[in-house]
Amino acid sequence: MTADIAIVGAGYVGLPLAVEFARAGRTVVCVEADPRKVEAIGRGESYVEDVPGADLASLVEDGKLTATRDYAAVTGADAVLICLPTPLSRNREPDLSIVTAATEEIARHLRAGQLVVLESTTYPGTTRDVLRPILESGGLVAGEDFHLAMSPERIDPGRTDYTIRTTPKVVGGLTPACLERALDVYRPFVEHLVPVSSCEAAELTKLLENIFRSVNIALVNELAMLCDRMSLNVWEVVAAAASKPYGFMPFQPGPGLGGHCLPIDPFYLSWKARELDFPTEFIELAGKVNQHMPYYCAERVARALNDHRKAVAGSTVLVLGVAYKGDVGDLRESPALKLIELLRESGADVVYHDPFVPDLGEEGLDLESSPLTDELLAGADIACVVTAHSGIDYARVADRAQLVLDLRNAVPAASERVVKL
Ligand code: SAJ
Repeated sequence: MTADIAIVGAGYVGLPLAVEFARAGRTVVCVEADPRKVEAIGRGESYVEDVPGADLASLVEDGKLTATRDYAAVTGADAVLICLPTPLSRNREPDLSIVTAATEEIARHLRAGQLVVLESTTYPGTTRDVLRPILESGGLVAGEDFHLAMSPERIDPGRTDYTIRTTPKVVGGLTPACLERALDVYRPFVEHLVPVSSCEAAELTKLLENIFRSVNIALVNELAMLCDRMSLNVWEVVAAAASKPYGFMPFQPGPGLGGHCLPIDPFYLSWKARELDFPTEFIELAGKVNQHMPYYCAERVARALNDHRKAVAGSTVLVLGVAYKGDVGDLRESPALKLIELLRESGADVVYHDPFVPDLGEEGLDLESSPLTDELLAGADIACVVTAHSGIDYARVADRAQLVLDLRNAVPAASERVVKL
């Protein structure tokens, strides 16, 4: 079957995008490396929270959406969209290997007249200097024989107030004709398109969005450590500053920066800037502050226990919430994992409760989520709110626990038994 849209990578970005294209009346094929995902889509079973199974099933039944591991499926597509991970390597440098491998496969089947769009987050210059040469290796010329564009994904898993349809979408093209072609592809289901002058502008826009967050989170994390030294309540100060109706945007301190975006994206830009002998000091400083937070929070656990004449060694520490942010089950780069490691190194007996994370086996930790019983709360020498999930009654936690260290300002009020970051 030749589909007119090919989505390469059917993950938390690609699958929702495929569904939107299919809903807009295009026939879509997902080219996906994981056979389990290919089979699940074939059965109309969704494995992405934001894609309701019923919606996927009906599109699959109607023949609007299929999946395959075979890149030959891109041959007949009007547009090929790349929605693949761009992680960091072990020495924290951009790792484009997944994207370049896919692009090489696409190049083998590329036809004149097609459009290729990169949606993955990456440094400025990737689309032009990395993808274009690979796609041109068969003799076709980008901007003439085929179109090439970049439109960074803005999927925020679990978010309901903004959807793919209502989130403005930035688009940059290798040439004006490439830009127009890409805008036409998204127009049927994106309400607000934001054309920019180049692929590089689109690539840098996405990085700015996430660097803005990581720098501002680092700012309030540094302020939290200073407020501790000044015996001031950082939560009160941030909340008071947020009363300013203009010129301020509140961020909350916490145990560090987790997730698949913020701890990674900024280092794509700092790596590229270093090539130009340009030190991106804000990014490096923010990274240092945010990476320090789990260590600082381990010190705060030790101090809180010490204030009750207890040592970390031999104490039972109950970690409440291990996912990287509230109301998700994603553990990627979660600061809770580093905090647990540090506490265990200090001899603590760590137990945890997280309704979204049944166990930490994938992280190599022999820990399972304990039911949040009164006994568990009372039995721990300290309960530490690391990630705040909305379904947990933190007033009950404060009432039943011997001692609470609240790193997320989730407990309604501080007391001698409830200490806040
Ligand atoms: N965090 C804080 N304090 C804050 C906000 C976040 O410590 O004030 C921590 C979180 O606990 C988490 C990490 O930072 O560990 C990242 O949180 P996030 O709210 O930025 O959530 P992410 O990582 O899912 O970021 C995504 C991004 N979306 C895309 O890249 C498409 C980001 O651009 C969004 O702005 C963000 O979701 C969002 O707004 O939820």
